[in-house]
Amino acid sequence: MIKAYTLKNKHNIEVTILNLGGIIHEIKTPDREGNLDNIIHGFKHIEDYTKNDAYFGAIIGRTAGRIKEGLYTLNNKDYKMPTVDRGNGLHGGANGFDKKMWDVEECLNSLILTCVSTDGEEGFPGTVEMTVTYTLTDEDELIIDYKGITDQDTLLNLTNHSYFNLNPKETILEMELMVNSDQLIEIDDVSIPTGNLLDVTETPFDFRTPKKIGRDIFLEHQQLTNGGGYDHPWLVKGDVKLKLSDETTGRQLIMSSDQPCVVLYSYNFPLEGHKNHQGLAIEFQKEPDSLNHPHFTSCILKKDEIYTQQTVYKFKVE
Ligand code: FUC
Repeated sequence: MIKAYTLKNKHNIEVTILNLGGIIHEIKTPDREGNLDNIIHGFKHIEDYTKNDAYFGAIIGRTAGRIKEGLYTLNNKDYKMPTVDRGNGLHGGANGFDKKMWDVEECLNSLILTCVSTDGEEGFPGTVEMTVTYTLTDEDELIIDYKGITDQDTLLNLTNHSYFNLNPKETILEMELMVNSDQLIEIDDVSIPTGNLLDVTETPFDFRTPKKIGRDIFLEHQQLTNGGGYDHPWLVKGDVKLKLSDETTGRQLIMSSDQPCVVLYSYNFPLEGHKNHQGLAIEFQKEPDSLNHPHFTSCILKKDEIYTQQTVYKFKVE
């Protein structure tokens, strides 16, 4: 049975998480006038997440993003994961971590989610034990900590797939975005990384100085054509790696992460009944398809090593 768990802090910020996929169903934060709104784009009813083709709010694993043809070689052995996106592997296969029922433990201001992924699941070796902890602080931060161990060498590269909209009455095009990144990972026409890094200077992908998401999204650019809009990995740096703000409501989201890359998806291909650009998926992770590009950060987790990832979402209003 799908169950919802809510964390609440002293400023009335509320975060609701599901046992299914560890999905962030809602985050309610105040606007300038103190009105609470849900700033997560997803489904209204929690039962609807049983078919979640947009990966709304979910934990993504074992591997976030695309793997070309679902193929990779590890320790001289060839592996193939299910190919669910135009002949390529995406978001951990056909039944990734987003579709799992996680065990949830409530602990003060945290929710501790655990699951086991068995050896061979979705074409990945090793039995992996995962713990994902959601913590809501009185400093208005949602902290997501990921931890994983394996009994054989395997791949692990997790993210959360929440779509944010700080002014949910509108699309995301009027929100201002800052991404602390000089380099974009080029994608081909089926959204697979080519391995090339593009300098963002004087391109629609330059968000070093904050600008509205809608400013350049409809410009002529081969990369925008390939993604149908923004649907790309950026290499990120610095403490504050991303900042989203909305003038109308005064809401801000400031993000930091120990990950080298963020994939931003401007919801270019909405589900039936949804509109384009109703949310911005912000996915901190290691570079997708890294095993097929030696200059990307490795996502191999060796037996007896511990995988960790931390991403912090700070909510502000000005
Ligand atoms: C994102 C994208 C995809 C996809 C999906 C729902 O992360 O990179 O293109 O369609 O999630």
